[in-house]
Amino acid sequence: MEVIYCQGCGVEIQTEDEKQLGYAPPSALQRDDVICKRCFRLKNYNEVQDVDLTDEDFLNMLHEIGNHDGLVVNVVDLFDVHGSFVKGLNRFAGKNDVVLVGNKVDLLPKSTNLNKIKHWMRKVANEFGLKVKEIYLVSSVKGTGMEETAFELERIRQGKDIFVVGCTNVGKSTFINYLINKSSPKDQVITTSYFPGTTLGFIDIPLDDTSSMIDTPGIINHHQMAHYLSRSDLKLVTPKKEVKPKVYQLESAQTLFIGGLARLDIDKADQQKGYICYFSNDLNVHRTKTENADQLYQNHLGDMLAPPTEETLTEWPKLEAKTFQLDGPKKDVVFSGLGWITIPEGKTTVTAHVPKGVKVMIREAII
Ligand SMILES: Nc1nc2c(ncn2[C@@H]2O[C@H](COP(=O)(O)OP(=O)(O)OP(=O)(O)O)[C@@H](O)[C@H]2O)c(=O)[nH]1
Ligand SMILES: [Mg+2]
Repeated sequence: MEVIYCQGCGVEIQTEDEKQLGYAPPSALQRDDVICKRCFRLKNYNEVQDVDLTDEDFLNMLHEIGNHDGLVVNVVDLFDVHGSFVKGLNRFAGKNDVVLVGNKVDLLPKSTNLNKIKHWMRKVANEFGLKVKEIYLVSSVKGTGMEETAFELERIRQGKDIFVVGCTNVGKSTFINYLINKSSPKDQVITTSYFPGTTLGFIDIPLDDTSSMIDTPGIINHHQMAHYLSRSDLKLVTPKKEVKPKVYQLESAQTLFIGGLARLDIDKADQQKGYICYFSNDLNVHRTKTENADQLYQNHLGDMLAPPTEETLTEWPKLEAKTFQLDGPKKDVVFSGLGWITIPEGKTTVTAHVPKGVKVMIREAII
């Protein structure tokens, strides 16, 4: 029998076992565009079914790219650049040229200097050992920068295949959907969702008679906050539109809670200054004195300090503290997958608290 792949996620279709990956009822095979049960439910009911593919399965798939002659388009999430870079991507890419696409530019405040962002992304790419030919900033949802990027990709690929790769949830499938169906991005061919791990196999979209654009499954970065959240929490934490910066005037011994997910203590600052929070607009930031913070967390985690909400509270890990001594120009304290807080210039000591396993890092302020 001919092997059929799901048009939505790239998984191999089977009609035998409803409980297993790739199931579609036999009647569905009559259609031109076969999609699996999981994609059907995701598209129609926004309901996700867990899959038991491992990181290794995904990595193995990506290793194939190095054996092909093509252009590699690495999509990263501009709201979480470090968190969405894939370690060792240079190895998967092999000899192929790599282009970087910073997606979700619509989430950054309008005032952001995009040239500075591009410059900084090149630096981050270097840190990851990745040589990139070009960098484009786009919004695959709003269409910002897409026309220029499409034009440039067409030029750079020189008739070769395009492999769209990156970490889960950065918007690879949304990016491709937009490119192939510009006029009505709502009428999506490939399944997309706010859950990580939507695409499960290679999806081949013909560009012309001899070449294709290929969507690939995202690599899972385990240090991202997304892996600690329930689906409803994830929805709240993921910004959907331009993030409105919130400024807090703080001095030593004051604390900010980001919902109940993370916390930042200003241990020592030479004077009162403005700290700028960049998180989903739906996420509450709560200010308190550091001396009261532990007690507040104990008493109000899950209500005033939420998410986590009831659903995830029982499994919510203890927060771990990490102290940073900052000096010089303003810095961002980045909570991987959640957002960041800009610390004004000067000598400041801060302590960040996050669930064990979630990465916190310091970078030069990007805005
Ligand atoms: N705000 C905003 N959201 C976006 C953009 N592009 C994608 N998204 C959202 O990001 C989420 C993930 O998008 P997908 O296209 O499924 O991401 P993916 O990289 O294919 O994910 P996997 O298949 O899991 O690896 C969805 O909720 C999209 O709507 C964008 O430009 N701006
Ligand atoms: Mg996808």
